[in-house]
Amino acid sequence: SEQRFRAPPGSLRFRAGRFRAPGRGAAPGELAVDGVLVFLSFHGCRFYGVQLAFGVNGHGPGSEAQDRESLRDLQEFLGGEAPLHQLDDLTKVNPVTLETVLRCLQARYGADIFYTNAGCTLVALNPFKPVPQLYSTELMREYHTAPQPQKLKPHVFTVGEQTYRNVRSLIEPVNQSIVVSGESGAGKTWTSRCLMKFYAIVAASPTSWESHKIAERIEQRILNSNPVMEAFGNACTLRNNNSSRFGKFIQLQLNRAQQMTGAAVQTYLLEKTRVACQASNERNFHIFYQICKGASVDERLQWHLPEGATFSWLPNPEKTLEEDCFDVTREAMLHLGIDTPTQNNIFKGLVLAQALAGLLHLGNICFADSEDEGQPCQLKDEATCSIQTSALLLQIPEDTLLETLRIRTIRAGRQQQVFRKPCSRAECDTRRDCLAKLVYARLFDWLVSVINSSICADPDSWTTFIGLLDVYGFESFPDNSLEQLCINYANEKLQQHFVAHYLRAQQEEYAAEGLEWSFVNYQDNQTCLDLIEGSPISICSLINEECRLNPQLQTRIESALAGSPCLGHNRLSPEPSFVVVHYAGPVRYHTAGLVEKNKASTGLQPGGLMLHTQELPSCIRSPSDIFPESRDPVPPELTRLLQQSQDPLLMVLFPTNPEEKTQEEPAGQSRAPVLTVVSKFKASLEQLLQVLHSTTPHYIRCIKPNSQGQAQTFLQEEVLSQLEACGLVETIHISAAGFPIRVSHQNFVERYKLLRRFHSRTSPGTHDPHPATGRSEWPVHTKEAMLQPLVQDILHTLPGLTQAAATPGDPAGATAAPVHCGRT
Ligand code: AOV
Ligand code: MG
Repeated sequence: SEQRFRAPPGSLRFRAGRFRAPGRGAAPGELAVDGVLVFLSFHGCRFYGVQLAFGVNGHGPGSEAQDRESLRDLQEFLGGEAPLHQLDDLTKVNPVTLETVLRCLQARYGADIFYTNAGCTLVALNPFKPVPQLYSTELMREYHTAPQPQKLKPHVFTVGEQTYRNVRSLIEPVNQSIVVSGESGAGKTWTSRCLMKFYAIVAASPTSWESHKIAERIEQRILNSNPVMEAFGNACTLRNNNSSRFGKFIQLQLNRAQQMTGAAVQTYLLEKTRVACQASNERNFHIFYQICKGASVDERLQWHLPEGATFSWLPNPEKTLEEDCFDVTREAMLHLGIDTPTQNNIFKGLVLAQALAGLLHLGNICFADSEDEGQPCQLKDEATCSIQTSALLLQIPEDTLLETLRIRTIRAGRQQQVFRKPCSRAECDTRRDCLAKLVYARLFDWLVSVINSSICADPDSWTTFIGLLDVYGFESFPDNSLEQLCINYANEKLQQHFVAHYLRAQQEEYAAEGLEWSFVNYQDNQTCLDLIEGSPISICSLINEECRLNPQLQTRIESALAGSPCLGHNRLSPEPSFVVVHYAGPVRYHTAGLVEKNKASTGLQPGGLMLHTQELPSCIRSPSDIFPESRDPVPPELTRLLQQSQDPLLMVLFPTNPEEKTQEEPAGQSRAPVLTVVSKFKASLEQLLQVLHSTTPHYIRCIKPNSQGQAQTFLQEEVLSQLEACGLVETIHISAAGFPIRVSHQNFVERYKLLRRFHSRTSPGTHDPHPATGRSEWPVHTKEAMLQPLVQDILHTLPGLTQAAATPGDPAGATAAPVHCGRT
């Protein structure tokens, strides 16, 4: 009968007579409620609620007029049409189209409702204004203590609580993960911070709310890692004043008593180029502004940061952001509980700020073209002071700094003779930038490792974890390069994980259970992933190859990968480029600079290495683990220069390593293959996906209602493109048509056996044979599991049923006939 009641959009195949409340009995031709079945099949998102399946007391359905009348009764009975903004779940709009989904989200946004379910995912709209009541501790408590949190308003706390309960399951504890996605500025970092605060409260004291202060130290440390990492890894961009320039996976570790004992952070792809190069109207990492704005008079003197000083690597300092507060970072660093005196000293902020000020002065060093060929470039007049200050602050010899920036050392020939070659002005600039990036990237990795050592629990002290992933969203600019390729590649991988997990698995399961089901066509992005990372030939492999050979990348990609449907055509572009048709849309990547950036020394780099499977030690401290890039083709003179520093921080970041000392840059093409950015990134993504695959994933899709960051502004077109990009509508289609609630047979019987009592009153006796099968077992289809959130409503609205269910001594309920409901 399920099939008969599922009406196609636009029609109302609802054949029924007059509706009567149950328990009162029904005359021939009238309806009595006989069992309960739920379906939503009305046209236009007008109707919302429960429909009841009818047995017509032995008679066929009534006339059309009767049908209409009964429908009116039913609607009235159920409270009529629900306003659009009251639809908590996008699977309830009908028909499910981009347009209806959009209208529903807009109505909710207008009513200040920012969270909406979309079947198995949660959609979070960015309010772009403070909504303190939405994140209060009281509300966290409400979601945590609710018998059924999913019945409360959709919220990120529902997801938090659900994962927390799943992990608690005593029968089979399963690690959980929450993947937060969305475009830049959509609210991913906010959402993951909010979840961390939630766990810091609920996971600290599963039994008593009063006791959560006891465990404050570890939770506080974990929360303190946020402002520190954001100070060093976030920056103001065109899209977001507090844009994360790295990806982050944080693993919150729980013991058997469900208390958080620690955490581990893995970072991905810090955009270190930003230290030395900022797009117009963007800024450097927050920390630089913090030290310039937050220094005391004494500190200013010490760090050579006089009031009003200008730095070329510090654009737009006049822009005031709340993220500019150095005290917050300093406070958080101190509370991270660093143990060694060196770390402590560094974390007081003084040593750290001094090195960062040294980098700012380094950025002011400018070279002029050399007058004599073969001679090193000259320093521009005003740069003499900068090089002095920079060397002083970084505590390296000034003349060595100058020489390293201007002269390249090459080892060649059989005897490995050392040659010294003056660099061109452009090369000098590149070396200066490279030096800054090298320092900053190591500093960031070191910070992550120190944070990890501060928050990481003893591997024996935890049994399960909840992972939070806050990555970059899909990006497409007029000019895209390796950064975007990596970011979009990561998004393709995550989308595939999502598709595999929810869409494919769900549909395959229906097929396996023999449910009648028409497959929803979802976009499988395997073809696109093959193009990017497949073997033997893919964009990644070609870029890697180009690192060693050097012909035209574009031509090679076009000829070697011509067969891929995801490689777009690109005749009009004046510059060498190629187009990849991503699941979220086509993106044109410029090939200029791409191969260079891939050589790790100049481009981006994956962040610090922390391992996240339980078999592996969760805290690793040796420098080679912390600095996995130490074999990168950074000009070795730069590393050697920094190894000479007397600065306590740089001494930690660049420990003297006898192996590195003997390395010289080899001449010609004889350079050994190195691990490129792309290969490293690919490996770290694979590791991440392995972790995700080992967990039960949950998805939160953040949506940005407008790109200006304004409150109360919902721009349909902008939201639409985001809905399309994350395949939300397909997700909703499948969830709407499918069976979103799954209950095990055992639990189902336990929970609903009371319906058998009711059933026995208005239908054939419990042990009567089923009319279709002739057997005494009555099938309970999976779909009926959807009842769970509705039964309470029914009991509440139908006094007759409540009475029937509550009748004591009814043997039918206790001896419910065995029911069959498949695997789920
Ligand atoms: P993102 O992480 O998704 O961008 P953020 O989490 O940094 O975006 O959010 C951007 C800004 O939106 C925040 O700084 C807040 O001002 C505001 N915001 C987001 N969510 C909320 C909320 N629930 N309530 C109030 N304000 C909010 V990026 O890291 O750029 O991809 O790379
Ligand atoms: Mg972010």
